[in-house]
Amino acid sequence: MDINIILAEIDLEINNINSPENLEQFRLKYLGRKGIVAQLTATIPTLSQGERASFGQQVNALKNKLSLLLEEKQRGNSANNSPRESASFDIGMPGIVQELGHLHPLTQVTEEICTIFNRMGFSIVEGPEIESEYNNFTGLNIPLEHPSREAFDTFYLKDYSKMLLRSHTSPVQVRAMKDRKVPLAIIVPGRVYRPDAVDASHSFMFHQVEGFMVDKGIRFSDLKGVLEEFSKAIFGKDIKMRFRPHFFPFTEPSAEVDISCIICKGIGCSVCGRKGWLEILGSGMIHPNVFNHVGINSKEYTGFAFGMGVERIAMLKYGINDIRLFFENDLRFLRQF
Ligand code: 2U9
Repeated sequence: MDINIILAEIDLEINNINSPENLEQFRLKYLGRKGIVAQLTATIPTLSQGERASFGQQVNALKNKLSLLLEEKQRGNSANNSPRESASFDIGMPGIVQELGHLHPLTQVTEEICTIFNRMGFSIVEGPEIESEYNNFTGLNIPLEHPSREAFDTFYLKDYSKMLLRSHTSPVQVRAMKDRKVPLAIIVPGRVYRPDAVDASHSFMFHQVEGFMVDKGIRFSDLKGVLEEFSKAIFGKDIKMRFRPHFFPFTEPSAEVDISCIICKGIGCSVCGRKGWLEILGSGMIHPNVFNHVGINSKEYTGFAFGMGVERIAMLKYGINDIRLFFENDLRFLRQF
């Protein structure tokens, strides 16, 4: 092999290389394990003493030339692929600012609610969004004929008729009562699903925070004290509260809780529908049937429970009039929080 002929071929070939694949083929042909340089090097020991030194130097020079050519060509290729890496780089140019994001307003409000209860001694517990019919309904004393069990009001899983997307976070409380030892004080944030038509105040998915406390001697007055502390912490210490009798299958007695309208302070305005009061949550004393389902002795233990929609709390707190704004991810809305 004549090194001068090889050099001439290299000059021809390098100019025809126009892709990273060609360049790699070229590298392997000359500098690969069985490439031309390796073959030339292998012949050195077969040469006479006189020829060896000068031939060895020529092979070395060839190797260096190839390395340089490859390096140059590689730089040229990457410059073609990405113009921004070309030689003219202005280091005085301003950098690209990475905007700092923040938590979604619903996450902020959920955290605020949980922190208030956490300060009162409640632990935060989460659970699965796909639940059994038992944990979502039966364990909560919701009878078989209750309308909320119908396919119109609950998302059942197609192939697992006894499984569903939870319609409230209460099944997590059923799990906690079964798995943990009393006394208990737990707060459960999470997503829930109901097949409601979407409009300004309904969404097929929304967020709840529910909570409960179980111990010997827990009374309705404990519920009132905890919820008053919560309402003042989140809406301001000047608000007033009222409990209205209501019915829930899982609590008895049950009550809905209103606060004095945070806009008109109770006088009556368009936000509170001229009533002066805003409904913020539901609550009650845990039904003995619920205790029986989870194996807690309802003669020995009593407890209260409550539940609220996070979207509703956030809408009241920030004067938002359309629930869809939370889910559209419009930065003009999200940046305000
Ligand atoms: C267990 C026992 C009792 C949770 C409760 C409510 C009242 C309630 C709604 C408010 C608005 C949900 O988001 S909303 O639609 N919730 O009114 N929830 S008492 O009671 C429980 C839960 C679990 C084991």
